[in-house]
Amino acid sequence: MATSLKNLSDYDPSNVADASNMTFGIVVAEWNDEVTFALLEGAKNSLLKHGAKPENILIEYVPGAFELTLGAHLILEKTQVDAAIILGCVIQGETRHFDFICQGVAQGITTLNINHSKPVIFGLLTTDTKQQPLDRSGGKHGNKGDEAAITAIKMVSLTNSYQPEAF
Ligand code: DLZ
Repeated sequence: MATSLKNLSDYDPSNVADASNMTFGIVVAEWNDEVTFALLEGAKNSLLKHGAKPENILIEYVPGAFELTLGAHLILEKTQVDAAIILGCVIQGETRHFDFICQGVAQGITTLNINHSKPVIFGLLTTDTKQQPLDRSGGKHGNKGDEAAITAIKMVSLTNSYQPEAF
């Protein structure tokens, strides 16, 4: 579904676990910081709203989206966080740089999920115009940071409770 058909900040709070015993690492790209810092505000506020303790939210900054994968890897390797969230914004330019960055981050984050067996949440806006990320970082389509935080809580809850039924 296109995000223009769904508000990124809309969700059913009754489906979200209490996060008071959960720990999170958030990695934020500094490129397009008007957008990424707004994503960070959304993510932090959503985690706190569901009980996460401020001291259990670790925040790290990296220069650009391409560095998000290593930033998340370092947090997962060197701390005990239950989940990592990456936040970034890549805007299509005149060259193919956009494609390489988006592809690299998507592949990198997928690999981290598997290698660390912990949720690494993909809070990367990949947009054609400068207006689209503004609409998705606290604008008319909500905030991708909220969505990433709620996804992180749900995935930590799933990871902690996962008990496959015997066949
Ligand atoms: C170089 C670059 C470009 C052109 N565009 C963006 C962007 O829209 N969003 C973003 O987060 N980063 C961009 N970067 C920087 C790269 O992600 C990376 O930091 C550099 O290529 C250095 O590795």
